[in-house]
Amino acid sequence: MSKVALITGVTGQDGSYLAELLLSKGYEVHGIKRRMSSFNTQRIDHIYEDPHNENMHFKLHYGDLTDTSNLIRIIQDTQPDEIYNLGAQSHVAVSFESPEYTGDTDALGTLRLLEAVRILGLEKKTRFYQASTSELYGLVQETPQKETTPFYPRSPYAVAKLYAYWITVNYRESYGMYACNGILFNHESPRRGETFVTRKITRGMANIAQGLEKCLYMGNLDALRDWGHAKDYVRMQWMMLQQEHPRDFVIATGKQYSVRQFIEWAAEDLGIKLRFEGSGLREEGIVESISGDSTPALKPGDIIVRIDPRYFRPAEVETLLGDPSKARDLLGWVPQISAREMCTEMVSYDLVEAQRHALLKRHGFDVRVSTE
Ligand code: NDP
Ligand code: GDR
Repeated sequence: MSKVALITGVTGQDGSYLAELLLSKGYEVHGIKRRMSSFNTQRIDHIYEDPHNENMHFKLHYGDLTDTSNLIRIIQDTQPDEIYNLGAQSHVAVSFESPEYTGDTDALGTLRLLEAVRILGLEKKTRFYQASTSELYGLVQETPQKETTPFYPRSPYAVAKLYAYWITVNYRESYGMYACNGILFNHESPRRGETFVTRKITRGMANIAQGLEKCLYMGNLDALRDWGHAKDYVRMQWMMLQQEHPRDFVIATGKQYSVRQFIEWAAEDLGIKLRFEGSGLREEGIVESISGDSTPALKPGDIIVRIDPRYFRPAEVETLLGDPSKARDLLGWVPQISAREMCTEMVSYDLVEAQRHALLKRHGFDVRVSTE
């Protein structure tokens, strides 16, 4: 009998990689997708199975973390061995705009799932993974951050995730559930949402190189992050549910870079040597020299990075650096892909997209690339 997994957030970055991983391990995978007015399954279209197939291994269910009865019904129908709660309003900046919705989805959504497991009497059968986050450390109290570092959340998103973290611990302690938190530091990939900083940079720079955009407008270039690759991190999510006892783990690379450094890497991958001048709101990224043929639209002296205060947050998390030694020592988990390699992979992916759009534009088609 194959194991059954239920993934919330299956249409997101991590959900898509995790679904692939579990399918490759022979799982029957169920995913919850939201009803949208347009298709939202681009990241999982390649593993989609025709519902008319008899032996389906991958099934999608309409649902929402704000809808209790819907969650109970899906869990009742699927009887999962493992639930991975990856669904969330996951954008920190957006959480300042929609704090209540973020709390409903990210905090209470987690409670709804745990309570559904309990209502259905599945506490001893169903293992539960909660997508916790390095944002819990916010205003950091210790560097590097590890499992015992005190939390100090700095956004409605992080406060909601703090509730989710503790309610997961509480259900483990109260009802003996196998429930655990992965405290994951930032992880990225070519499937990263376009408005998170790494993807905004790789996509924006590729578009600029191809003449589809003029300039990248950024917020805090000094922010420091510990960036890993989503593929490495979903492997750890699965490993956490395969242990004898449930435990919480920090998942990170132990290396830290600035947003400015990530821009320089992306530029380098496109054959652009960039120099930053000025400071604060007047800082600019100027093209110093160019090489190769992926930058037909650029010349030295072009200003391709500017600061826009719109992208500053009401309260910023300036620096995050994780200590993954518990995961390494107890589970043997070691990340395989460095931030620098990941940047190159993302730039290559976005450059192909940009070249495709540029080609269409040259042939008279109306091409618009939106950025945020
Ligand atoms: P994404 O933003 O790519 O995916 C979020 C998923 O949640 C999407 O499938 C989205 O659906 C779904 N979702 C949003 N709101 C709801 C809702 N109300 N009900 C049901 N589903 C909903 O995030 P990631 O894949 O990057 O992250 C996965 C999880 O890990 C998230 O919980 C995130 O907060 C957390 N996390 C992420 C880190 C990272 O660096 N990536 C680090 C630490 C934690 P739709 O596609 O329709 O929008
Ligand atoms: P983060 O990721 O807030 O860490 O949350 P994001 O990529 O949005 O920001 C990282 C840092 O870059 C700075 N920054 C900008 N960010 C964005 N999005 N756009 C900009 O133009 C920009 N300029 C500078 C930010 O201020 C910030 O300091 C991500 C999400 O995936 C969460 O769900 C997850 O929990 C955490 O990572 C760990």
